[in-house]
Amino acid sequence: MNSANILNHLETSMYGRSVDYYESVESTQPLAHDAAQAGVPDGTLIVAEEQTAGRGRLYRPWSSAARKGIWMSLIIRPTLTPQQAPQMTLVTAVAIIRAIEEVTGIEATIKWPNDILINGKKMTGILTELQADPDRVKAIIIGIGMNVNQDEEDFPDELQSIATSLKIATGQHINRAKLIAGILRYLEQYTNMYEKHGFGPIKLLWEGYSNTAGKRIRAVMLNETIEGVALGISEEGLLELQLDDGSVRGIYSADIQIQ
Ligand code: BT5
Repeated sequence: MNSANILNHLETSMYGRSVDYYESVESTQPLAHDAAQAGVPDGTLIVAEEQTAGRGRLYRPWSSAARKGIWMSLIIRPTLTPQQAPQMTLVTAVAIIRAIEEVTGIEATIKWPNDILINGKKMTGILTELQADPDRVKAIIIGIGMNVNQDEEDFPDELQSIATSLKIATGQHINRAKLIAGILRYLEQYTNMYEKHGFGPIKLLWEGYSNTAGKRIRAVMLNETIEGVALGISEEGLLELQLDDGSVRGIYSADIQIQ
């Protein structure tokens, strides 16, 4: 894979039109933050063949084997308020699901807020970070880590029972450049839709792919753990949980265990 392969498949007007391609980096996220601050254009993509210190939320490690996956950070500058930025994780999840469906025929599911699953195992993680003034988004950095061509033995031991890849699911080697182009096309389309029409249309799409609605779940947050039945997501992208006393709580971010 290289920048030219990606550009060959690209059908967007802005996203991915400028690509910074690296053989090996610690993590594409800080590179994207620096590039955003330096004023790179909307839709600039930082992509690496390998990350030696890839990270998830709360700086948890993200395994990023060389040439086996998609390890990329997209810098976008949508007209959104800082309060609307976290929902970009959900917008991105829907775009990824649609691209996977198009390229591989597989229908993956979304586990709120930032996991894409196949057969109950994590296949993609999303990390959305923000650069903002109090009332204005300057840039949103969307980090996407997607397991594409790993075989089971390519994952470290501790991930073998919880992680999967598109190759494991389909039995086939998948063209990563084509997949990146598909993700960027849907993401550009859905981000435009979100800017113009608000979260309503995305919420409908998202709910069709979610594996959480109606299930009993445990939500582990930094300061507390609560259990209840997941009702759906709110217009603000919060997960709505009905607790055993009947009350409804909206959750901003958590690790979810489906009971
Ligand atoms: C995420 O965090 O799922 C967000 C991952 C974002 C990675 C991308 S790659 C490009 C960009 N550059 C970066 O450095 N990061 C972004 P979280 O929900 O916190 O999940 C992290 C957890 O997922 C870990 O604690 C492991 O349990 C598990 N994990 C780690 N690597 C994995 C992998 N390759 N596949 C599946 N699960 C993994």
